[in-house]
Order: sequence, then structure tokens, then C-alpha cells
Amino acid sequence: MSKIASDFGIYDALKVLGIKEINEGSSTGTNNFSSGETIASFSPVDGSLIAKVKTTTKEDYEQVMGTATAAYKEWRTKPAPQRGEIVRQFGDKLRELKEPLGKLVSYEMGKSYQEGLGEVQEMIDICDFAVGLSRQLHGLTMHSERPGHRMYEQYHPLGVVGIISAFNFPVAVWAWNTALAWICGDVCIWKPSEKTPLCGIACQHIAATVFKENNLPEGISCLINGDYTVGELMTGDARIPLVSATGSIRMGKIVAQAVAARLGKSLLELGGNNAIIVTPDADIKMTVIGAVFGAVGTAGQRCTSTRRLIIHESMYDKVKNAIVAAYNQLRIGNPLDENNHVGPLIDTDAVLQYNKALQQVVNEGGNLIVEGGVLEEQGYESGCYVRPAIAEAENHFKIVQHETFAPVLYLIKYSGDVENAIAIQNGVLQGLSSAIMTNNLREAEQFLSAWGSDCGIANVNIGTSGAEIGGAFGGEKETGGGRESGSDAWKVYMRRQTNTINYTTELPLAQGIKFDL
Ligand code: UN1
Repeated sequence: MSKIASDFGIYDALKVLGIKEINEGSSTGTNNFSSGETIASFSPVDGSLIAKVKTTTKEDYEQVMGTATAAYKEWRTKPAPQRGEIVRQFGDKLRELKEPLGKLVSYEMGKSYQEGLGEVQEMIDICDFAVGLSRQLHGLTMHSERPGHRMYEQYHPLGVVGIISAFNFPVAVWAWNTALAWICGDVCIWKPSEKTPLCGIACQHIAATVFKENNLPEGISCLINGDYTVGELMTGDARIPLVSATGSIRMGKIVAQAVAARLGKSLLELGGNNAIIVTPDADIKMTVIGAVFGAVGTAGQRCTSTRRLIIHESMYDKVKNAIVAAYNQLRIGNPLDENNHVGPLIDTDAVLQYNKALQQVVNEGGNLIVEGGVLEEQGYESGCYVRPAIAEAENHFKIVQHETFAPVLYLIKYSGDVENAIAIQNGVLQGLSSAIMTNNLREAEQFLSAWGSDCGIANVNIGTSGAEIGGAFGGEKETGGGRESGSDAWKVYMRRQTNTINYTTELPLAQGIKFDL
């Protein structure tokens, strides 16, 4: 029994969320197909075993696909606003369970409890958004070139949507996908990260309860568990028209190729290498808050985490000193304890990558100004706690070009105009999030222009992380080009059909072609 888990109410949370010692797919018994070997979920907070989960075999997967397909046939016949009503109820359940679910996210993944709650809030928000959307799945109408004809387009569901999600947002990213897919009339099969399988089980239970209360099949939401080999069952499966995958660029390239080989659609949200440009007109106080939260929030394990600060030479020392001073105030430790700012990394492999990055930046000629290091004292027994580090570096360094999923921030100096900073900001392979700190309208607008930031997200006087669900979320270049969550991201979960109706007694052909019999 873990002392932290009992002191912070984790065992009560697990009970409320229906997590057992060994978990299968679902609580309701209608979707219990996982019969493979068990994987264990250890908390990075204190290294304790939380519970085990059975993985999905190929045979199990076939059964899951069978229930999903059967559920789809029923679900797609429901009017979209009625599907929205189910999503509304799901959002209400999340409101009730926000605290236990937020705690599980914090304990299983290692992010602060505040951020765990924030993640559940993102789920609630996307449900609200999806409910409204369920009455707005609009297509256009067009004027036909032929008399007595009507032309319009409508959106139909795709079918079974596959979702592969990462450990760092173990519940929210699934919800962004699933809430939209559900109102669109799709059913989902979800493979959560094998590093956070209990978050997946908890969400499945919550969804299953709602479906059961409404006499709907649980197959509307399906869960499969295991490593990438389980994900491959979906990427190679032509019965899955869309695979939405969040994770590393390496993983995304494999998924994209497998899905493209069968001409399926993929929605990719992959790595970022996000920068904040700090111009001579930046507000230093805002810059420090944005940069520090961006770099150390979630221990630097967001795809939107701030990795690079591109600072004008006239501001460089001022900004550097203010940031270093802020880093000295950071409290690292148990993320369930709200006095701490930074929790652990996900596992010791992530710690290895962190150490490698620090070593490499020095080897390439960088200068560590906040040294970082692994914490080994009492209270850090899991071996996953590291100190956030800062290095002065250059953009062309290999390590700076690479996304290290850890709290390592690179400071890069620029001189001259904002164009130079934008060129540095764009000078990486990834294109997720970007920001500029400035009170100068010209600089801000240049940054936002077509020749400005090349990222999917470009912010002014806000950091790179913490996007709201109402906007389309995702990025360009090696980030994969997908858009999830708000705006019109719903369209990717549907197929568009163009309909032309002739209400005359003639059959004129388009383009004026004559074909008389
Ligand atoms: C991610 O890290 O995969 O913008 C998602 C943010 C969060 C989502 C991050 N709303 O930081």
C-alpha cells in the first residue's frame, strides 16, 4: 500500500472509478474482451504499483470490432441532437467525477493535481462544445446549372473511428476525439498509452454507465489495451476509415504510412518544438509567467511545451535573469501536493532522455545556466523526478532541433528585426505551437501573417501551451497536419456526400452535353 496514495485519497478515487486489481475492458460485462497478458501500471509519483490491466489479443480485437460495428448500425440511426444528449450526459458524469478522475490522472501520469483537474475540465468543455455542434453539422446548398434541379451536400458518419492517444494527456485527447466522433454518429475504439492504461479503464467505465442508463450498446465506446502491436491492429484494418493518433513523430510516420497504404484517413497530432519570441517590446512579467509555465508545466511533457525562447539581444540578460530567478523558486515533488509546481517525468526512460539532452547540448557547445539533474533524495524514490534545466544554445544544434519530452529550455539570442526571430522560430521540422511576446502591433501582425509563424497555433502575449478547446488544435510540418477539438475539426469525423436531385420530367445532362436516344 502506498502512503501517498492513501494520504491523497487515490484508493477512494480508484474505487469510485471502478478500478480493480486486475482490469479488463469494461465494468458492464458487455465489452470484456481483453484476455491477453497483463500489464502493470506503476505511478511515477512514488513508483508504486497501482493496478494491472489485461491486454487485447488479436482474437479479442475481432470481438471488439464486432461489437463496435453492431453498435454503429444502431448509433448512426439516432438523430444527431439525440446523440448530443448522450454526450451531454457523459459531460455531466465527468462533472460529478472530476475530482477522482483528476486525481487518477495526476497519480498515474505524474502531472500536478491542478493540471489533472484541468484535463478533466477540457473533457467537460469538449462535451459542451459537441452538444451544441450536434445541431450544427451543416452542409452547403448550391445552385444547380440545370433547371429543376437541386444540389446540396450532407455529412454522414464514417463508421468505426480508431483513437491512439499518448500518456501525457491520458484522458482529454481521447475526449476531444470521441465527443466529436460520437455526435457525428461514429463509434470509437480507443487504445490509450500503455503507460496510463487505468485512465483508459476509468473513462470506459464512465462512458459505459451513460450508455447503459440510456439502453444503448457499450460498443459505441470500445477500449483495447497494449503496446504498439495492438495499435497496429487498427492501422492496418480497412474497417477503420479514420485513425486519429497522438504521439511522437516516429510513431506518426508509421501510423500514417500504414493507414495510407490502405487509403484510409489519418488525423495526426505529433511532436512540437515550440518557441516564444521575446521582442524588445515584450512585457517581462508576462513573458516569465508564459515561458516558465510553458517549459515546466506537466514537467515539459506537453506537445505544446515551450522548448525555445528566442530573445532579442537588447532584452537577453534581463529576460534570462528573470527566468533563472523564477526557476530558483520552483518546488519539485509529489504532484498531488498542491504546494509543488513540478511533478515527475513519466518513467525512468524519460529521465534517460532528459540526461542525454543535457549532455548533448553541452557537447554541441551550449551553456547550461540552470543545471538541472535527477533528484534522488527522500521523497523522490520513483527515480522520475528531475530539476527543470535551462541552456543557452543555438537553433541549429541537433538537440535543439529535436523534441525532448522533458523540462529543458533553450535560450537563443537574436538581433535585428522580428523577421530574424521568425526565421529561427520556423527553422525546425516541427510546426505545432508558437508565441510572440510584444506590445508592438507591427511585430505581432508580422508574426501572424502568411510570412510569419508556420505553426498551427500562433499566439500573441500568451505562452505556447494551454490551448482552449474551442479552436482547432494541431500543427503543420512534422507535427502531422491534423486538427482536433474545436472550430470545424468535426468534419474529419464525417464523410461528405454531394446530392443532386432532379424534380423535372426531363433528364438534361450537365455541361450541356446532348445525348438523345
Ligand atoms: C498535448 O500535449 O498533446 O494546449 C495536448 C495544451 C493542451 C493540450 C496539449 N490544451 O497544452
